[in-house]
Formats: sequence, structure tokens, C-alpha cells
Amino acid sequence: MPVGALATTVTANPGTCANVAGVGTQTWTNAANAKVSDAAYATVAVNDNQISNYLQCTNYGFTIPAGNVINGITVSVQRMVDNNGGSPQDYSVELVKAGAAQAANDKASATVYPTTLTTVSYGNATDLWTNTWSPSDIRASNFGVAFASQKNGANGGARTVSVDLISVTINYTADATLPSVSSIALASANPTAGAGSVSWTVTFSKSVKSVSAADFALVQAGGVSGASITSVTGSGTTWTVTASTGSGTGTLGLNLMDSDSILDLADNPLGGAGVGNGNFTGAVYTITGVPCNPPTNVPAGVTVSARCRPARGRGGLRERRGGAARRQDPAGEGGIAGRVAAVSGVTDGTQQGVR
Ligand SMILES: [Ca+2]
Ligand SMILES: [Ca+2]
Repeated sequence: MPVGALATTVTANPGTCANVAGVGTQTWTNAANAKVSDAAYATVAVNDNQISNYLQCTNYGFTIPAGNVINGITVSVQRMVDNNGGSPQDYSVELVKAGAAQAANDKASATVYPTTLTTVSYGNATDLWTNTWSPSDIRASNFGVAFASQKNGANGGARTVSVDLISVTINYTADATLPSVSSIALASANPTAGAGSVSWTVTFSKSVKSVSAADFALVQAGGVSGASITSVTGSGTTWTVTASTGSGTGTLGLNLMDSDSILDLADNPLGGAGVGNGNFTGAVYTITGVPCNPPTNVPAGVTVSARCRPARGRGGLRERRGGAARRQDPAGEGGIAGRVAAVSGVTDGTQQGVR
């Protein structure tokens, strides 16, 4: 169950740090040394007005479960320079999302690096770096940080920048937004014209799990009986419920009956805790029989009159149609099959082949 507004903070070191081109010209040496704080450094030499490549760290190994909301991201860098004449400083401090440095969200500081190892933080517990982040974005092995340094001046020649560690802290909260049903819409032809199976598309306000036939009720009316749910498939926000239409004609609807078995990814129950507060009345099919199809194998010269029998439940309504065999009942509500009621024009004494 959700824990309300209690936020969780988790910090991790990277599993991978590497020199990555994409900015600057100066290559980081021993980039992997930025994975842990141990006085072993990733270093880069920057001379007058030179910019480094990215020191890019990823594989942070976060395990934030789906259904949580990311509130903020903090990047901490332990760095120093051998001599701070000539303004050695940041050039880029960017998050890496799905393997791509997010240059639009650069938090590079103009602070000149100190000559003793110092940790500086970028972002905070409520700062999303003007981006959007799901737990899976953060869990991804290609989530991380792209860091670059520069010597922003011409005073004193080459400087060596050292980075001991680039760690990341994530602040997140369990998602307390309740799921609900947005719609239950017809997904098959309506009227059903004899279809033995129909489907509904059930759309939820957010991703849910544990949706099953037991969560739904068919509503049979008119002469429909014996309809039953045959499958429930789907995932996330979109699910499909399929039912047999049983026998008879009339209407068939699908309602969701909330029993708190349907949960979102943070285990919030449908409509909140409580049976029935997530109920939803879905769209209704008009159940009709197949169009009348009198026999088509009538020999030349023979005429038949077809009697189209409505499907059961129509109160015995019958249509009679004389003349030549026809392929369809224009009213669309004929019986389940055409049936020869009378035959004329046969001279050889047989009626075979027209029934
Ligand atoms: Ca280190
Ligand atoms: Ca509920």
C-alpha cells in the first residue's frame, strides 16, 4: 500500500565512468577512477581556453520501483585543480537520459575549482532539471551524468583537473494518485448481426495490474441469455474484455465491478480503498441475429420463398419473403438461417439441392 507523502532518498555511485566525446577536445585519463571516492582520480589537462570531453558516468544501479514519482535529482562531484590561476571551472554538468546528455539542462557553475578536494552539489530534492523522469528512466543503465571542465582564461598555462567521484541522489515518493476507469467502449460491430463474440476496450486513467474476468459483470437484457466473459487481455492503461453473446437478441452491456482487486503500479486500489467506489458502467451492444441468407444453390428456373426466422427471443416474429432467393434480409434482423418454405418450377420431381 502507498505510504502517503513520505519521501525516500537514495544515493548511488556509478558503475561506469568513461571519456565521451561530444564536447571539448581534452581527453579524461583514468575516467573509471570517478566511480568511487578513494583519492584515485580521473584527470584532464586543460590549457588556456581549452574544454574537456565529457567525463560521463552511468550504471548507477538505482532500483526505484515503478509507481513512484521522482521528485528531484542531485549530482555531487568531488573535484579539485592543481592550480586555480586561469579560472579552471565547469563547462558542462548535465544529466544523461537514455544515453543522451541533456544539454538543455546544464547546471555548470562559474565557481573556480579549489586546490583541495571539495564536493559540490547540483540540483536538489525537488529539482528535476527541467525534464521529466520515470522510475524506469532512473533505473536505466544509461542514466547518469555528463561532466566537462574548462580553463576559462589564459593565465598560467595548463591545469590538471581531478575528479574523485560523481555520485547521484534521487528523491522520490510513492504515487498516491488513485486509478479509475476512463471508459468502457465497444470494440466490435454494433448491432452484432449474429456475431457470437464481442469485445470492449477498457481504458484506465493510469497503468493498472491484476485485471481479470471477475472484475466485470455482463448485463443481459431483452432476450439475451447465456452470455459469458471469455477473455481479459491487455496491460497498462488499455485492456480488452471479450464475451460470448449467448443466445437470443436484445442488449448486452459490460460493467466494471470494483472489488479493490485492480491496483495501479504503486498498489493504489481502483477508486481508492473500498468496494464499489471504482465501479463503471460500460457501453451496450444491440444483439441481433444474422442477416437472412436463403439458399443460393437454386437451379435455374426454380423459385423459392424463404422464411427468415428471427433468432430466439424475438417473440416469434417471422418474415415471409416470396419470389426468387435473396441473399440478405434488408431489415438486418432476420433469423439465423434462411429456410426454403416453398418450391415451384421444378419439373423433374426432386427438390434436392435447394434446402
Ligand atoms: Ca576515485
Ligand atoms: Ca475501490
